[in-house]
Amino acid sequence: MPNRRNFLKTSLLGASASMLAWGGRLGAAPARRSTKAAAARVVSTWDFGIVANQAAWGILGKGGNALDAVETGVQVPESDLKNHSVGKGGYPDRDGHVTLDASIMDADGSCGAVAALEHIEHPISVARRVMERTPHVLLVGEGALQFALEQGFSKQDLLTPEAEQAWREWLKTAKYQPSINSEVRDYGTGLPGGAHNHDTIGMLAIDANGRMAGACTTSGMAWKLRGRVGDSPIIGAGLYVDGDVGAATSTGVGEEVIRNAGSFLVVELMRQGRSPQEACKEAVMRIVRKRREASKTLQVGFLAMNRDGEAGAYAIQHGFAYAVCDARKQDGLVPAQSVYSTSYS
Ligand code: SD4
Repeated sequence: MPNRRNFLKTSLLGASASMLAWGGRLGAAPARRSTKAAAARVVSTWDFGIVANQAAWGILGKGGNALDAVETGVQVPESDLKNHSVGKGGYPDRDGHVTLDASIMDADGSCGAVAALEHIEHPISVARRVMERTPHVLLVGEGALQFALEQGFSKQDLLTPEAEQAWREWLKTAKYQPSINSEVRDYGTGLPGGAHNHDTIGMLAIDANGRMAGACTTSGMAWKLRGRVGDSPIIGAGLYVDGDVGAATSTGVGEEVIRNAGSFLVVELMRQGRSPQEACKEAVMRIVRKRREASKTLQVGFLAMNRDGEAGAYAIQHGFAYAVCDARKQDGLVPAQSVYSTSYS
């Protein structure tokens, strides 16, 4: 039986071993940290991130703070009725309910999230209220809605006629079976990651003071089981920010990201000295190595930015891209490298 003394001894040994592994730096600072404050910059997932970044830049470009910028930025796809994977207009679960997941995180580790929230157009703003006005991190379902209404958010129907029609079409042939990755499959309109197959928006920003923040918001997997929650509202899975190191976010099949604590992993790899792209690649490879066969037909993409403003990404499938916006260029779009160079069919 381990006694207290042995336990302490083992823990101390463990602690010194990990200190060695981390170069002896407790609470280690990132290897690539520069002394100069990084210039303001915002990055986000997919090409719909371009307009979202520009909204964020409206704040960052004037010297505003990163937290306000990411909240404002991701509100753009949340309100875009043509976007069927984020916010209002998102595809519903298999029972026809639009349920939204979102999280927000500040440089100092403050964070808030909502999961399976219905009837509220901007789940990201409810997540921010959870962070700022409650002692909690995550509110779900009816409780999240109750809180949102108490906070003055208005209740509305998020299921657009177009999304409802798509759901009814799906019902005809789907046998009510939830599909693991339908939003990155071809709806008859494109390849995974193509114009009609995007999902979550994850946004990471660094402001002129060098302060970082991140936000992530989605309507989740189309036709999901009622009550299914993905990675996006799970801190450490769909989003993670450590102001001393960097930030990461993810898109794609949330179950795979949750299983690997994906965004936390990316940030920790950056802390150990990897570049954002190297860190994203290793996080993707953890998924692929564990699930070699399954990985051929699912998509996960990670996007990261370190506190020097260097960004990088990596995905399982070809087609992932991230949008970049800074003082130099406000409509940058960078294709991400991927494990597989062709899309599955
Ligand atoms: C999720 N990553 O809920 C999000 C978005 C998505 O397939 O639907 N991906 O898993």
